[in-house]
Amino acid sequence: MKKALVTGVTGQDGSYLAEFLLSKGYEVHGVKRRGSLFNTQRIDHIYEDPHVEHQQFVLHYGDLSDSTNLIRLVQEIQPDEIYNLGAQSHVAVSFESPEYTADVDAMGTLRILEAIRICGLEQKTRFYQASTSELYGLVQEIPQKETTPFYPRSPYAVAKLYAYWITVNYREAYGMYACNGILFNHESPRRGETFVTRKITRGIANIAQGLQDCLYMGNMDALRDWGHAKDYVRMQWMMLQQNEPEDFVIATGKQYSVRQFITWAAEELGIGLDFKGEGVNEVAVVTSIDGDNSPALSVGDILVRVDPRYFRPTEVETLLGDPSYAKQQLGWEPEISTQEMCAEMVAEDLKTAQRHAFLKKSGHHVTISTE
Ligand code: NDP
Ligand code: GDR
Repeated sequence: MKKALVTGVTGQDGSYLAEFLLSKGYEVHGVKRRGSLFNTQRIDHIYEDPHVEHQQFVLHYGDLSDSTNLIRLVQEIQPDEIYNLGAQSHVAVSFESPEYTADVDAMGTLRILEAIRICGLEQKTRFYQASTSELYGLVQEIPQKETTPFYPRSPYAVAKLYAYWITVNYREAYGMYACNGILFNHESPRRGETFVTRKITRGIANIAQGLQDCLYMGNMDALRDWGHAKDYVRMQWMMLQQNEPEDFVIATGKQYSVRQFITWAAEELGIGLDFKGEGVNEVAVVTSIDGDNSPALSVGDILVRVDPRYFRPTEVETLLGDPSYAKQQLGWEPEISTQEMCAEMVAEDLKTAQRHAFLKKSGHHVTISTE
């Protein structure tokens, strides 16, 4: 039985990857951070009682800022594969916590690579680094591929640039099987609540159910290449099964604006929208309502406004990936379209909003974050 160590196992990708590896028969070891509350909602359905023998899914406390902890875990587990998915992964937050982001996202990657070396596992343990399309930042070429120059535009992206190159360097310096997946945005119903797609699907469902007044957005002109996280974790595993380690761009090859994603999400609930005005005065007005999923809305209501607090000091305006090398070398192609993914996310968030609306009607206090 192969053993995999996954950092960031409690996150969106970590949860799908753990499910995937378990289905392949791996013994999966996940690193979770100690919090004052449980932070395992995304993996509770695969949780195994640690008091039972022969666990296939094992959770360990740990942190990417703690090298002794990482060395001990690598020494104890002797993993065949390590997937480094743990990160402070929010671009906007990285402007507020740049030093922490660098410590975890850049130095954290170095700490794991060093742990592999210190334990003498350079020839045994294969290493996957969660690299990102944010490396392209101020894009130099459209679409972006493996050879496109990088120009990071946030403390997050700069930290990930270090992680990218240290992974390449350890591969070249020590002959390690270490590679980067340069993944474009990928989403799902498990996406963190404050990333733009989830903020939209959650926000519109809440507004439709009368739990929130309005969706406050930043730059709606931003263009992204959005895939489904399930498709992308399959690719993370495939990258570690090759004869030689290589870096790959993973993307859908299609690009849409944030405004388009809002329009799709609203349509899923039968809401027609008209975007009016410009810049900070832009609003989206409800023009039609079909079906009974939006009892709290009326034609003429303002569903979306702009709040400049969501503008970033430096923005990445456009990202579009060219996944043809991954297709050619690995036979990988995304199976779920952006619009299908949007529909799945809206359906899940509507169920949650309906539950919350019921609780509220029954006199319970319900707090809805509009961040
Ligand atoms: P999430 O934000 O959903 O998950 C991040 C994970 O990292 C969580 O498990 C989190 O733990 C953990 N983590 C945060 N800080 C630390 C730390 N100091 N030590 C250990 N673990 C930590 O991210 P995604 O699942 O969306 O992304 C996975 C990885 O892929 C990240 O590295 C991200 O930067 C990268 N990436 C993501 C893309 C995307 O579109 N989703 C695209 C390209 C790259 P906790 O649950 O306790 O917060
Ligand atoms: P991104 O994702 O920065 O691409 O990083 P996010 O969903 O946060 O933003 C995408 C685009 O939408 C614009 N935007 C808003 N974003 C948020 N979060 N909230 C808003 O209200 C809002 N309004 C407009 C943003 O300005 C941006 O242009 C994600 C993360 O998962 C990274 O970890 C990963 O590396 C990259 O994707 C690829």
